[in-house]
Amino acid sequence: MSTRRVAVVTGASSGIGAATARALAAQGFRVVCAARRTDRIEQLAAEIDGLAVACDVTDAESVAGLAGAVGDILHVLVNNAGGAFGSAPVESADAEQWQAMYDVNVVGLMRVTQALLPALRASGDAVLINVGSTAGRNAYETGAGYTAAKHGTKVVTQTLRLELVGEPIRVSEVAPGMVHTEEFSLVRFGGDQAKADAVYAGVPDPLMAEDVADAITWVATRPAHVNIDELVIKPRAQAAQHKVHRV
Ligand code: 8X3
Repeated sequence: MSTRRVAVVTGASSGIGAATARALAAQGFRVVCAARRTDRIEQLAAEIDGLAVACDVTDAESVAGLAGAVGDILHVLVNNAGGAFGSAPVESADAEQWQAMYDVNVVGLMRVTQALLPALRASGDAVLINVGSTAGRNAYETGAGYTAAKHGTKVVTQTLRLELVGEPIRVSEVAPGMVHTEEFSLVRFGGDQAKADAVYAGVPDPLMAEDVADAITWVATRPAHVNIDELVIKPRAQAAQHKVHRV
């Protein structure tokens, strides 16, 4: 049986999730790569000597399957599955898209956390990291469905830290700003590549998934008594949500 510490990363099929799985594996973790797209996570798990588990965080049965695959002991949980769907003023926003964002960014996180808390507790020294966003700290036009959901991610994290105090489980949120990943903006804009590209146009150096993975891994590898409550990470070119340097 492996003696490696165990980590679960949800949304591990691409972007921040895949980079985090790689970064944790490089630190010696046995990483359970959870996501819906099995072809991608199977490849990733083979690369990092981890385990691929098909998981849709919006489906209770699927999450129960993840917990079964993880087993009795878990040291690190990275609730990364999330995303933005659509971009519209409140007046014309789509209720189904808002519902879907709440489901994945908030309820999905709750579902996975509930299922894996017993194994985290049993490890005797666990770290639970929720991937939030600067969208959980600000408001911006046409973003309310996503910013509301990510504010939810933040508040659920804060609540968990209160509820679990005294237990051997640290609770953290890593909240990135502008990160240039393959899919985040493409998904948000329904596959419109030109709109997705415009988000990062002229920005000298947006963050890459690896930068956020590095931050998550740092949070996950502090000594047992050190709880990093929140870590907000933005590219140098982004002073604030709306204040982005472009050349
Ligand atoms: C992504 C950051 O600026 O698109 O979580 O809201 S932003």
